[in-house]
Amino acid sequence: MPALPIRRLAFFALLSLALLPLASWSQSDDKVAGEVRKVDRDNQKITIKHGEIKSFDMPPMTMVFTVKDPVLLDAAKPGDKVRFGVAREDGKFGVTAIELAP
Ligand SMILES: [Cu+2]
Repeated sequence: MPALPIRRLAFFALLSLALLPLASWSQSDDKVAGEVRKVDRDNQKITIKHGEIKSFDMPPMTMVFTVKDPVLLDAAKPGDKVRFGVAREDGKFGVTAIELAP
């Protein structure tokens, strides 16, 4: 099945490209634990009930994050426990990476 590795390569290539513009963002050092509440593909947003984000002095809460690359929305669905990276730009918070919690 040669199609799978190629698709994976394409995925990571897209991911890398998507993260390039985020280099200028203020990035949280730690991966944040959370649970996905809602995935809004049309608006490239994801609602996550998250734990404390120490880097941004943010207590646990449920909030909406912008997602720079919609491919990140394929990594999780409502109800999934996840760990994710957060960046801040102009007071808005964006998800830079997301993975299912082990
Ligand atoms: Cu929050």
